[in-house]
Amino acid sequence: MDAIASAEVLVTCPARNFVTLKITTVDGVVGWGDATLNGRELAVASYLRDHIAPLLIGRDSARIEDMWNYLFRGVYWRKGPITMTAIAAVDMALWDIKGKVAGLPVYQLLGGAARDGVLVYTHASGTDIGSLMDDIAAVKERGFKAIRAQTAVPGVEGTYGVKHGKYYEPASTSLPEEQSWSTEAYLNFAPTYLAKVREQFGFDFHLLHDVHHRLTPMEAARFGRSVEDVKLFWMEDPTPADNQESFRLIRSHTTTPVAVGEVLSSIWDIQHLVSEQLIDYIRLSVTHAGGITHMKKVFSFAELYQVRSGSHGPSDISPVGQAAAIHLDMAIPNFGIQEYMGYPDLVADVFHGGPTYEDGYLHPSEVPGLGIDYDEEVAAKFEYAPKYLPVARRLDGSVHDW
Ligand code: GCO
Ligand code: MG
Repeated sequence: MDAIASAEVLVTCPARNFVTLKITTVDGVVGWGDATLNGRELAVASYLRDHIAPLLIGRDSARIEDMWNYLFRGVYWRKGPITMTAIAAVDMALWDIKGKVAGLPVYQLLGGAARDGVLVYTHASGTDIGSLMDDIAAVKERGFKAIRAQTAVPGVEGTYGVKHGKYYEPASTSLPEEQSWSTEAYLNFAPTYLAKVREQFGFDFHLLHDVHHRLTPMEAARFGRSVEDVKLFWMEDPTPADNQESFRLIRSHTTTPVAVGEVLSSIWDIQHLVSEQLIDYIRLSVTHAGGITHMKKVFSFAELYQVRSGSHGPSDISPVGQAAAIHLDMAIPNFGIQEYMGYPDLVADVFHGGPTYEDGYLHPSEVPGLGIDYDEEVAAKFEYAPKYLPVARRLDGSVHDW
């Protein structure tokens, strides 16, 4: 057996924070895992460093399923994003090690390629309709076959999803920025700009939109109905999914496909959404939902109900987590689409390798393991900086879901 010799937690901030777990075996094999939870990074770092790392030493690095159960069932306190992100990091690092030992990229260990490439969507946004159109044209130019469109709502400063510069980065201030929100203004405006996108660019690409948990179930039903002619690939997170049952109401009023899951972290969080076919795409991420081992089960469960994958892949999941997602996307039968935002330039100085983009698709690295190398020396130059996600308030000053 090749036992785990050390487990180190590394925090770096090349323009944004990333938490990475490095597991080294007695034989000297190194595995990397992503443990980045935007705005709560140090909570996961501490969970790993203080509570998990001491348990790993001496355990067999090859026993991935056993390790998952040991960390999930063996702590008594289960689930939740902090725990599931920490478990995910260990899980990814062990798959990385297994791939390196086997001399195979991880997707080969998961059953091999079920497709030739991973269809991705990227983001286009604008501070107004004109700049959204320019951005969509630029994104199409880069070959993307699927585009998420978001535009600032007039009178709603800080609308979710609007880039300032090359990338959208909502966690940018050292204390949470407070942004205003008006559901009425959004519901009046969003369907009109989505219709204009179709008028200008036609229907030969997938158009997506992220509602970002902002509506009640009935408002979401109304929104879904009002964009039916636009033929969205999906409306994402139309309402918070804490009450899974509430999606039945949305479902009964609209044929616009629904995607949910980026803030959820376990198979139990999506059990009814999936088994009652209340959604079409499941968006948990490998990084926040227990790693490859757990996500493989989530997708197999979803397959029974014709629910497809649409994994969360923003720039606040590190390239290690993204690589893990792409390996899984390659191997599952019910793949739908993968989010791919890209990263600020500095990130490539720390994380080397990974999937390659070509003409609307990502292709996993063929290097054994996950295919990412972490440059510890460069990473150490970028110190952790507190960065919080914003908080939304309605026009009357009350807090709204961001
Ligand atoms: C998405 C997401 C992100 C989140 C971010 C929070 O669909 O990509 O909604 O943009 O807001 O991951 O940390
Ligand atoms: Mg989203």
